[in-house]
Amino acid sequence: MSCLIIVDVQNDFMEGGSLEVKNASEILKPINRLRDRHNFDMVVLSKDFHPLKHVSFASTHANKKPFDTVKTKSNSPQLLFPDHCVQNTYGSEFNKKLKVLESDTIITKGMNVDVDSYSAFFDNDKLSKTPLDNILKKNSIKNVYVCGLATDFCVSYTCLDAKSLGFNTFFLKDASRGISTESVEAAIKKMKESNINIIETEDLIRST
Ligand code: VGL
Ligand code: ZN
Repeated sequence: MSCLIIVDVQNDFMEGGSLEVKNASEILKPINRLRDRHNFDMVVLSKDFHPLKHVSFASTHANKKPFDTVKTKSNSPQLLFPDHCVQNTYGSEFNKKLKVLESDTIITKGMNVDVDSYSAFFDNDKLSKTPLDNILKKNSIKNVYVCGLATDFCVSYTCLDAKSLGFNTFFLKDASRGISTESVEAAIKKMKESNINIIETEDLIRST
């Protein structure tokens, strides 16, 4: 059984959004085409969904700007971002050009004001778990295909956790974009070292 995980394709990460990812909209066509051309047993969409004053917002901390770091309450380093994906704002909504079906499973994350959550499986301190692992295991999912935004944060963290939880994990490179070139390269290196398969949507469509 296979699952497509579409990570954080939300307005704030699209061009013009508060935490925009360069060329983010280029992933919409390959993702929608993949959904049309390949039959996944399940499709999951993750949603970054922060309360106001979230620990990852530079605006929450005095004299800090985006991409500075702070220490969280649990003493872990936290990279800061512009306010983004605030619950129930336009920026938190899925981009309207993304194909979303009634049958898709939506996983929200980042709701704890004190802890960030890049991965769709765990928060960054690995203290709390989303329902995703249980849902996938209950559905006998063995292969997970991960795409979306941003490669250097939520996409690669989701891939690494999927692999460590025992799933056969594939990163869909052409259906993902990242925030910075250097950290995208580092994330891809780490995924390769962790035996995550790096593929293109076309590889999957061709094999169907
Ligand atoms: C993300 C930074 C902060 C992401 C979310 O979706 O990759 N990155 N929050
Ligand atoms: Zn976030």
